[in-house]
Amino acid sequence: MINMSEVLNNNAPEKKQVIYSAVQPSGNITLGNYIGALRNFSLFEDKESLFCVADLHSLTVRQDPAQLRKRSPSLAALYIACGLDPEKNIIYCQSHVPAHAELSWILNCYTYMGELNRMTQFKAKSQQHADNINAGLFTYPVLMAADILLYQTDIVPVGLDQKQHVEICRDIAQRFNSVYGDVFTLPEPYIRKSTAKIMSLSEPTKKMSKSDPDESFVSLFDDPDTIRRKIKRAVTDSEAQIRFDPENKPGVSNLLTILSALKNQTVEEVEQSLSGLGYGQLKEAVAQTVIEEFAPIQARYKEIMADKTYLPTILKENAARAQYLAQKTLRKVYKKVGLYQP
Ligand code: ATP
Ligand code: LTN
Repeated sequence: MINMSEVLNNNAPEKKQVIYSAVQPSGNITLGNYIGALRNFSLFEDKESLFCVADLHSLTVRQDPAQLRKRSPSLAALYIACGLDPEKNIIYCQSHVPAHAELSWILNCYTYMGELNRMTQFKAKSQQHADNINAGLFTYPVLMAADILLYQTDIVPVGLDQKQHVEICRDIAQRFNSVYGDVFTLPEPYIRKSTAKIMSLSEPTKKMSKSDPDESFVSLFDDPDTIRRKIKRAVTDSEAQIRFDPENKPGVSNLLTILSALKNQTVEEVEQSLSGLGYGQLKEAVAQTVIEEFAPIQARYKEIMADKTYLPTILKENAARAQYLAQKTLRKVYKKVGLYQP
């Protein structure tokens, strides 16, 4: 069970809450995405929840069109395979709901260049893609704010790297509300402290990222041999002592974090259970746990993908449900800002 005291900024009010999150179909979903985000999505089953495939966001970095076309439904299938029921939750693709791009334009006019300039993800991605620092990369947080605000979202479960984007979303909403009245609900991020940032296997001082080289992450699609090989090669240190110390032992601490998250144990409990053992045994324990966690998800994913009509039907129906909800907010915004509506 998840310990609620671990959660940052979770001011849960009484009313029926709206939960919203999204992941970009920009690569193979990693263990970091799973532990930091996807795995937490199903905690909110009793709430009104929307989970989006952020395909428009993924265009901020060059994508191969044929691959992107496959990755979007594949990510939606993963949401379902990870335990989200598409009848109870709204699982859909961002580009199927035009209201996202429409609200994004309006919010662009209520967002300052100076605010966007401070975004650490923009700075990092500009360095990574120095040949393609496009305007979409710069206004990325505004589209994300539109995603969240269209549904009057209360809680946004994400990893730590997205905290700043949820904060700017709140700032934009507050600015808009202060001019036009209470149009938008102010969202709170839901970030589990202990698993907020899973690190790269090859460079454990860097975040694990699906657009990094393949050997730096475990993918939800990796088979058991690949998972074992990648974790065996994970960078550790020369001390040969299993101890949680992120500053001095980032590699070993990352493996302990992964194990503790998947076993639902504290890091101390995991450390104790491995006391006196070597790094080889730590890695074997991590690999085995990841393999066991992923096996049922991979099996369910295969079933979903084998049915050629199931997913397209679900995605169409859910996009219509999302568009209906989004349209209510968009109409209100158009009216408030003074756009003529015959
Ligand atoms: P990209 O490399 O394309 O930027 P990414 O792997 O960073 O992708 P996103 O699509 O940006 O993944 O993020 C999806 C969700 O996973 C977000 O909620 C994000 O905060 C979370 N997340 C991403 N990487 C990690 C990580 N290493 N640890 C914990 N959470 C993560
Ligand atoms: N920017 C997010 C993906 C994303 C998102 C959202 C997350 C797009 N829209 C709305 C939460 C809420 C990322 O993970 N890189």
